[in-house]
Amino acid sequence: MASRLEIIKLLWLQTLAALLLPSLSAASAQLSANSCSQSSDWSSGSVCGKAIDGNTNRNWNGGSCTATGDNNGWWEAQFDVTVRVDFVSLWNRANCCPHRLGNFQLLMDGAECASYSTSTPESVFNVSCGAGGRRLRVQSRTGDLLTICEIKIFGIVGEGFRFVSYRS
Ligand SMILES: [Ca+2]
Repeated sequence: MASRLEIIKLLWLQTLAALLLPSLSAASAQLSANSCSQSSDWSSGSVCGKAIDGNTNRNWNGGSCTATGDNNGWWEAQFDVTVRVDFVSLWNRANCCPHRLGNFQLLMDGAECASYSTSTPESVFNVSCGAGGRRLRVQSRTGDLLTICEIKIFGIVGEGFRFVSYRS
């Protein structure tokens, strides 16, 4: 027969499992932004939607890359519901100016969730975020235009258990 202590332990473990399992079983999936914006448009062919059109062509002439018209510009995805962004995958421009995606912050609802800087810009790469919110922004710090050929955002809808208690 189980002792009183064993029963208490079992109940405690069941409670813990009930709290943790929903978040552990929520695997990252690609999230679809409801809208996007950017600080300014270099041209009518380089608008924010080019980064989330599903086309990962990294050649500017493919007509599927963004470009801001201002230096240290930003690009932003907006969601109608709260999401938790685990990481983003980025496709950098191939035929020119890879440094434009070599130094930026990722911000979720205005708070930094990642700081990325490299002297050897990558072609296709991932950056972890791990924050919940409704607005994910890529904020350039290169002193040049911001160009993104594609961004895929991965996470879950809702913030997940581990973030709920810590947000004010
Ligand atoms: Ca694209």
